[in-house]
Amino acid sequence: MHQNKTVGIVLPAYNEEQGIRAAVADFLSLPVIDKVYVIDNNSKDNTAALAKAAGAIVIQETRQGYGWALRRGLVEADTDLVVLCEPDGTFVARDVLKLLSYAEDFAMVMGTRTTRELIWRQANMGIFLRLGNILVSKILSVLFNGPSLSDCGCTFRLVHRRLAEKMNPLLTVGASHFLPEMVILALLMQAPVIEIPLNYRGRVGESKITGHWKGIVKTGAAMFLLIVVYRLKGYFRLKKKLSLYPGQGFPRD
Ligand SMILES: Nc1nc2c(ncn2[C@@H]2O[C@H](COP(=O)(O)OP(=O)(O)O)[C@@H](O)[C@H]2O)c(=O)[nH]1
Ligand SMILES: [Mg+2]
Repeated sequence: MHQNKTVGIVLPAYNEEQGIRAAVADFLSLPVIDKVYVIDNNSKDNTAALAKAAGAIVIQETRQGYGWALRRGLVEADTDLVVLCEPDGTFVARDVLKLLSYAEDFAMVMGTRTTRELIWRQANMGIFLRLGNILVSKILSVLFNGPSLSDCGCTFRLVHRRLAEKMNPLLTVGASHFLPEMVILALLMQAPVIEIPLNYRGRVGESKITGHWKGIVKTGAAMFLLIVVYRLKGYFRLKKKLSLYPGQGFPRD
């Protein structure tokens, strides 16, 4: 519970038996965290059982894909604040406190993994991946009049359930390039969005998206296309369906 709001963590997991137990335990050891949801995406290993034993609520999502898993979590989480993260050892659980400290003023608080000073030695954030993340994020930010962004593909982010509920019916991406879609929709709804620096460490277990340069190029290109297509036509189609996020809009009174 944080400022009278319940806090839930959503962890998408596909064969994450090496990191899942520690990830769930680390989050549950923080007094502010009320629930941890593990969205098991057809894991063939012991992920689901280990997550349950560690105290998580385990939900099975059979549609295979990083986006599908996160979207299921956004639908299932019934806490006031929903925090997306990954159970692969790359994120530091206590960084959720940084996200929470902005939650009063912002409907979505995104993390960035591209802050040089917070990239750990073993982290998979070489110059190519770092600059690619920054470039795609800058394009998104400019095309949608957003805040300064440097990592629109960082899983560790907080969203108010009220905003998630408005977004959920509009989400379309089930694959690895899902995250920028959340950002675009939030910006189109004029929800207050900010990005803050988080630690980024080395992974345990095998990377399924950005572990190989082909995955980086494929996901980066898909993100870029998504952003451009939304800007070119999606916006006009969407405008009819979109209502603005109520409450703390901007400029502030
Ligand atoms: N790539 C991928 N990841 C999935 C899937 N379902 C759930 N996940 C989880 O999504 C997260 C992101 O994948 P990961 O391999 O860490 O990608 P990376 O962060 O680019 O190295 C991990 O926690 C995965 O376990 C899926 O179908 N594909
Ligand atoms: Mg990862």
